[in-house]
Amino acid sequence: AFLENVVQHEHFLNGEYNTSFIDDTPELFVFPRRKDRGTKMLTFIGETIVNGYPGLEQQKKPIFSALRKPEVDEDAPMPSGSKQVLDERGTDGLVKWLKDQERTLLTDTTFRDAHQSLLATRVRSHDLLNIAEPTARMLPDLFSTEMWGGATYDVAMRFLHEDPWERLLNLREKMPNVLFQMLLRGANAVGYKNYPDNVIEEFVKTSASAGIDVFRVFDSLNWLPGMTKAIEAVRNSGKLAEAAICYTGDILDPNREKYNLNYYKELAKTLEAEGAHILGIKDMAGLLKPEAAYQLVNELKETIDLPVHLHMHDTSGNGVFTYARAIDAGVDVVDTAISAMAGSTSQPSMESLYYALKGTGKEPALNVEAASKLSGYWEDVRAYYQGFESGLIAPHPEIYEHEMPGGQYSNLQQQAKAVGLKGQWDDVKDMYARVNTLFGDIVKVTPSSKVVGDMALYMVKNDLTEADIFEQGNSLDFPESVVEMFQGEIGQPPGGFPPELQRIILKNREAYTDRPGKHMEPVDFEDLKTKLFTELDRQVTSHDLMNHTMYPKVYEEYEQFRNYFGDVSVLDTPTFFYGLRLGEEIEVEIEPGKTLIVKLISISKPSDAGDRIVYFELNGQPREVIIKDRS
Ligand code: PYR
Repeated sequence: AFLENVVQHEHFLNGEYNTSFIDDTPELFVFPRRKDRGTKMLTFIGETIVNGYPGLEQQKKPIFSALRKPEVDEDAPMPSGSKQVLDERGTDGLVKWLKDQERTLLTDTTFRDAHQSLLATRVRSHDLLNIAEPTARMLPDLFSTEMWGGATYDVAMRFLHEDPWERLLNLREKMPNVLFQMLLRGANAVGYKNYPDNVIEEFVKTSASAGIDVFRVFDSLNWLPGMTKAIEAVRNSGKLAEAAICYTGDILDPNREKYNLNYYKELAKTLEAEGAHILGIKDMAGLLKPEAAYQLVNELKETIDLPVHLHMHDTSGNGVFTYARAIDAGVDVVDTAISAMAGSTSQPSMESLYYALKGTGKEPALNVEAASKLSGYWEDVRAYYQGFESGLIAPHPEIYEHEMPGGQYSNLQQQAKAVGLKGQWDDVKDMYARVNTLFGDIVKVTPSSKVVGDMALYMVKNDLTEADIFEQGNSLDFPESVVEMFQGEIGQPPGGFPPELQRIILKNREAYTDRPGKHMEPVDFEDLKTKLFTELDRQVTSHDLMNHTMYPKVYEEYEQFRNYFGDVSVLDTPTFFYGLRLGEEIEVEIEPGKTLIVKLISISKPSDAGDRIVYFELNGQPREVIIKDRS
C-alpha cells in the first residue's frame, strides 16, 4: 500500500461515510507531505549521477552532437493521409483504397520495431515526440507508422519509467494524418502469456479509442485459436485487423516440409475466413529469401482476396532484394524504417528501397529528401542509445541458421549479460538453434522465442546438452516459461509438442490442448478499479487498469517510481541515462510553459553510511539531495 489514510479506511471503501466521518476520524486526513516536482527530479538526476542507469555501464556523460531536427511550418495545414481515408471511408473503404494503389506502400517502423530490434526497445517518448510532427508533415504518404505494441509496452514502464498510453495519446496528437499501427500478440496482448478473453477485448477497445487504427495480430505458434478473440475485438472496434502468419523455416528447402508453401496458404485462407482485413506476413527473423518471397506472395495473392503486408528484418542483408521480389509478385505494403534506424536486425531502409525501385512505376510515394533529413535526426538520437546496441555492425547471414527474431537479438543479449553469459554469446546463439530442434522446430516469435531463449540460457549456463535433458531431466528444474509453454499456456504448435520431452519437462503437471482463455477467470475491472483507487490515491483510468492487468508487478513498481521521482519522461535522453556533468545546466520543460533550470554544482564524498550529497542549483536556488552510493 502506498498511503495510510482515508482511502484505505473500510468505511470509506464500503461507501459508509457521511459528513461526520471527517470529524470523527481526523487522523485519516493527514496525507504524507509529498516532495515537490523539482526535488523529485533532482533526486532522479542525483541517483543517475551517483549510481548510473541500470543496464548501462557507468561512464562520464559523453558529448553528443547537436540534434539535426528538420524545420517544418507548424502553422501550415497538416497534409491529409491514410488516417483520413480510414475515417472517411471506413475499414472496407480503406481496404479498397489499398488494393487500388499502383505504387508500393510503406509502413514506417522507426517508432517501434526498428528500435526494439536495434536498441533493446529503449527509445524514449521524448525522442519520438520531438520528431513526430515533422515526420507526419514530411512523410504523409505512408500507409502507416508502427509506433506501439510489441515490447514497447512493458519496456516503457519497466525501464523508461513512462506510461505507454501517454506515449500513444501524445503521438496521436502530433500525427493526425497517418494510420497508427500496433503489434498485438493475439491472446498474449502485449505480454508474454495468455490473458482472459475479456482482457483482450478491453485491451483492444481501449487501444482503439486511444488512437490505434491497424492491429497486426499474430500468434507465436501460428495457432489460430490464439488469434480469433483479438481479431474479433478489432473488428468490433471498427478498426483494421491485419492478421499475420509468422514465417519460419524455408519454403524453398524440401527438408523443412513442416512449414511449406501449402502450410502458409492454408493458414492465410483461415485468417481470411476469420475476418482479417489485411493479411500480414510476419518474417520476424528475416528468413524469407527473395525467391521464396516471390512464390509466397504470388501464391497468397491467388489464394485469398486480401491486401498483403510484408514485414521482415534485414539481418541477413538480403532485405531489399526480398522486398523487390515480393513487389514483383504484387505485395501491397512493406515494412521499412528511416535509414539511420534501418538495416541489420531492423527493417530494410525506406530510402534504399525507394532508390532501388525508382523508375519502375512501383516506387513508393516518398519524398526521399525529406526522409533523408529525418534520418539525420535519427542518426544523432541513436548515439544516445549506444549502450544498447547489439554490436552487430555487418550483415549477419548466420540468421538463416539460428533463426532468432530481430526484435529478440539485442534483448536476449541484454538477458545473457544479466545472467553472466556476456562472453558466451556465440554459445547462446548456437544453443538457440539446438533448442528449436529439441522443441520440434517451432515458430519463434514473442513469447515462444523468449521460451527458446530462456531454455538456451539455462542450458548454456548449466552446461547441459540435449542428451543431458533426456537423461537428467527428472531432476532438473526447468525455467518456468518452458514448463508453461509445454503445458499449453501459450497455445499449441503445429503437430504438437514432442511427447517424451513434454513428459520430462512437465513432470507431474498436466498438459492441455484447448484455448487457455477458456479456463481463465475474467478480470473484474470494477473490482480492480476500487482496489487501485485505494492503492494509488487518485482517479483510476482505463489505462491504469490495463497497465495493472498486463503487468501487475511492473506497474506497481512504475507507480512507486513515479511517486518517488516524478515524471522523468520530460528529461532529455543524455541526462536521463548519464545525469549531468559538473557545472552543466539544463532546462527541463515539466509541463507546457513551465520550465525548470537545473545545474549540477558538486558531489560530496560518501559518508560512513555510504551517502553522498549532490548539490544543485534549481532555478538559481541552491538545493541538495542525499543519494546512497551503491557502488
Ligand atoms: C514482439 O512481439 O514484440 C515482436 O516484435 C515479435
